[in-house]
Amino acid sequence: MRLTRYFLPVLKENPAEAQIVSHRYMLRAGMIKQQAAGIYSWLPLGLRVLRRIEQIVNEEQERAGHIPLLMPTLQSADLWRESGRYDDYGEEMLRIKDRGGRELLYGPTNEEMITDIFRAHVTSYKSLPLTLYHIQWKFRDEMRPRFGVMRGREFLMKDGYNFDIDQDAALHAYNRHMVSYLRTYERMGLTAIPMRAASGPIGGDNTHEFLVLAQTGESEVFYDDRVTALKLGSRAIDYGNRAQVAEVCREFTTLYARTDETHDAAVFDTVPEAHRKVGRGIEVGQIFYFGTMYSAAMGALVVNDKGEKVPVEMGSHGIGVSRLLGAIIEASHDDKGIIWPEGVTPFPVGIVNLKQGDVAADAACEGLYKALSLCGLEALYDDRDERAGAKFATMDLIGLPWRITVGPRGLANGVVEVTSRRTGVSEEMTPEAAVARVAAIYQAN
Ligand code: 5CA
Repeated sequence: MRLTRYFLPVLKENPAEAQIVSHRYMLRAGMIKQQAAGIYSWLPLGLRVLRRIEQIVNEEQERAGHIPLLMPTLQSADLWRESGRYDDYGEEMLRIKDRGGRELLYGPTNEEMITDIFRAHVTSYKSLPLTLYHIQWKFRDEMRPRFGVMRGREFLMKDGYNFDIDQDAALHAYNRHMVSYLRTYERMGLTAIPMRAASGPIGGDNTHEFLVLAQTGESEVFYDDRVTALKLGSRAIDYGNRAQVAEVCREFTTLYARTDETHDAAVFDTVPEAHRKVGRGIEVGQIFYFGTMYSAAMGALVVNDKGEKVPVEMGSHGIGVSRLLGAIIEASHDDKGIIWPEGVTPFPVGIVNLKQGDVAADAACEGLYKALSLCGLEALYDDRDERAGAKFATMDLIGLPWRITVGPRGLANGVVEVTSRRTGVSEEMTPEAAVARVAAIYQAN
């Protein structure tokens, strides 16, 4: 993408309404535009990151054997009356009437609708296990929408629902989600700690939230800091292997890690003092096991292997897809701007032409652009007729992890400069070596 042809409405000033760094940088980098309280347009750069995050979520869900579908944003109120949640959900639910006076709502979550789909088509244990998920916009009329995409009213969520024949199978689904979420967050460059939590309006008594530690997080968290060193890494996971998956969950949930809702001071006191930490965190996901709560109320029954009709065992599992952009920026930035992890960056690399219009510099930039593209890497080429300082400031703000800088002086010696946004370290090398260097980094990711 050439910057002169792109739509990147960067702001020079800090927007007054942004209280936290991620919101500030998302506005300044031209990623989002507020349309109403807690409701945003996704501008091209923001949309690119959102799509990257969706792609990682999809890949990891499908790897775990979960099946995508797509349910609508609008739901019928009657479905929610069946579960009893229509009245319970309160003012957070946006209730709508169509021209015929029929009551609809903009879905805040989809337990009822997925249960309705299930009961219409599945009658036997032979069709189980089954986990269906979608990535769809939700609406919650939050009392205090704030911090940009972090607490929106309209927000993008991945929500998945498992259907199993008995509790053991449903708990395996719960564990499978936990492990797939750990891998999802790691691929985004995040450490998200599973913490025992409270279930709120979703219900059930087995639930974990995934928290990214950040001073600006809305949740107070209490943890043994050794939990932050745990990594899934590239170990092979067989999602069908109940014992292996359960063992990974045990590894990640044994050390003390709880939100204020479930914090127990007496248990926390048993953590060695040097490791006892109190901090704040951003909730980027939550998993729930709630058994037959919805299936019993809504008549989602299956015949088991003894020929008995029983309510299907369920759980639901959510990832805050749009919130993740904010969480990643909170975890990865400096005073010049965002520092995207390679896994989610909107463009893998930026090209800065220090002297637009110089024949050699222009030709070298075009050559790099093409060579990168042949390696499958779409560069953002700053081909504006601007000062070097302004170009660097834009690149630093929008946070591409790698930058290739091209100028007449370097080219006279046959070199360009490759700079890491994270470390600030620059290295001179030939244009060919620069392409190979950047390509190798993304191959490893
Ligand atoms: N049905 C369940 C799981 S599918 C559910 O709705 N869970 S939830 O309420 O915990 O939401 C899942 C995730 O969505 C949260 O962990 C959070 O990351 C994200 N989320 C929730 N509310 C908001 C909001 N107002 N703005 C942005 N993200 C949100």
